[in-house]
Formats: sequence, C-alpha cells, structure tokens
Amino acid sequence: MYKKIFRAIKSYNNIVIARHVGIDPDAMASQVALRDSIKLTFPDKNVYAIGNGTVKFNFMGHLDKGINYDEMNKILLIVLDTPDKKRVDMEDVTHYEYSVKIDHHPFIEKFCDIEVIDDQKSSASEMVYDLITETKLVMNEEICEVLYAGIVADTNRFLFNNSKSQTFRIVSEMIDNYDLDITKIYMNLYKRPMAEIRMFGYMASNMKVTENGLGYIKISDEVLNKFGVDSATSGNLINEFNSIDELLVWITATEDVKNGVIRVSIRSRGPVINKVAEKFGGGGHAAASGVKLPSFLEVDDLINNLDSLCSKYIESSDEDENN
Ligand SMILES: [Mn+2]
Repeated sequence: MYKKIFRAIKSYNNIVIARHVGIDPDAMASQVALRDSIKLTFPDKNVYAIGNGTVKFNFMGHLDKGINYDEMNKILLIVLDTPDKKRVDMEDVTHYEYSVKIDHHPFIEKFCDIEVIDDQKSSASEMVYDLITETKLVMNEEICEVLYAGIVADTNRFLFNNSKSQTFRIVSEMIDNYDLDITKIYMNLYKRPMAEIRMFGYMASNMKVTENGLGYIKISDEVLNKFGVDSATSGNLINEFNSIDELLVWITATEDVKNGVIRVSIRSRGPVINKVAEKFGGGGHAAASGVKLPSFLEVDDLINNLDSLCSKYIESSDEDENN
C-alpha cells in the first residue's frame, strides 16, 4: 500500500496534506513531516500542509497559508489522522483529483481512493515514519524529530496501551539513526505557563468527591479570568486527574461566556460514560466524553446521573468479587 501511495505522490505535482480539525501534536507532526519529506525528495513539487494551527506548535514547523487552489489543476489530497470526512480541516480546498488517507483511528467511513488504516499503530506519525522508510521518500533529522514528538504525544509518553513493541522499535531506530535530543523535544511539548498550573491547583483544591468516587468541579468565567486562562485550557486539565486513587469518574464544567455554554469534560477509570454523555446531547469514547450544557443547573443533573452510574459500577464489581 505504501508503495502505491509513493507512486501517487510521484505522479502529482500539486499535493495538499490535511488532517483533523482541532489540531493536536500528532496531526500536525505527521502532516508537516510528510510535507517536508516529499519536498526533500521532489524539490519541484508544490506541497502544502493545511488547516488551522496554533502558535503552541510552532516548534514543529509551520503550516501553509493563503494557497490559491484555483490556479492548480490535478491535486493529490492526502488526509492524515482523520477517520471521517466531516472532521477533515480542509474547508477551502475546492477540488482534487485523487486522494489518500493514512489513519490510526478505528474505521468510520471510506472517503479516499487509497486508504491505509491501522488502529494498532500508536499514531499517524508512526505510520508516516513507515511510509517514508518503506519507500524512496527522504528522511532527515528535523523530520525524524517532529515524528518522534507526534508519537510521544499520542502515546502520552508511552503511557497508553497503544505503545506497542513496534512503536518502541521505531523510536529506538529514530534515536539510533538521528541522535535525537529527546530532552529538547519533551520540553517543547510539555512546557506550559504558570497560569495553567495555578489553575490546576485551584481545581484540585476545589474538586468535590462523592462517596461513589465521582469528582466534579464547576469553574465560572470569573475564576478563569482570575487565573488568566481560557475555558479550553481548564477543560484540558481534566487529564491531569488521571491516576487519582479516589476518583472513578471525574468532570470539569467550565463556563464559556463567548459561546454561551457550559463546557463539560468527563473522564472515567471504569464506568462507561458516553451513554450518559449522549443522554445530555454530548458524546465521545467509553472513558473520555464531553457535553455542552446551557447552564450549571443541567450540570447538577449530569452530576447526579454520573454519581449513580458510579454507584452501580461499584455494586456490580462487588458482586463480581463475591462470585
Ligand atoms: Mn493521532
């Protein structure tokens, strides 16, 4: 399959590389690395990495802006790290002739001419590494470093179960071949402003925990302003509560004044939460979901629902132990 993708790359002069909305390090790393590798291999091709970015990821390179698609005929579109068409960040792409998808999410739908999907891979970055090393595409130290960052981010520093032996084989190869400065990469990925840590301190101090192991914290716009962070930042901090003994399910409910909603993030270390999230008009995965609610009143309702979910979960695991 990778050989077939290489032939497609070779035969097109205009190549546009897209990925999912809501940029994250793996999406951007796989995209920028593939673009730079194609440009190194074929300097005369026009290759663009597109979509909305964030200054936070400038250390991985830049995205291409202001592309004039009208002047291009015969575009090859490559979509990375995205299982469904509606989540591809490519609003302004008006036309393309042929398309390729490379993704590590569970399959949702086919929307490209060639698709390589492997949900056993840690990251799109790992797959781009395979594509480059298994074909005549060129690798260099910068590209390798960016791909390493993508793998590290999607495995959460090799903490998640998607870190397979093949993942370790690849990163070992990367370090061997390019003498990567790992400390620098980690610093770029994980350094953050003091404001965020102070916000986390506030959340940890004020989180309420029920008897059933449900942790919850409501954050008003006033508090966000006091700490100088936005609602997305406080929402992301939910992942910091991952390995807290007392918590089975935990949620953050943050006021988002700009959009007039309460953004609720939910995480779980056992009970399946997405059914409850769906009941409230949200959705997500079994252990990580989200909902947008009109006010803190509905949040209380959600908290009650999740608390009884925890209670049922504890009861049923007690039964399991007795059997
Ligand atoms: Mn990914």
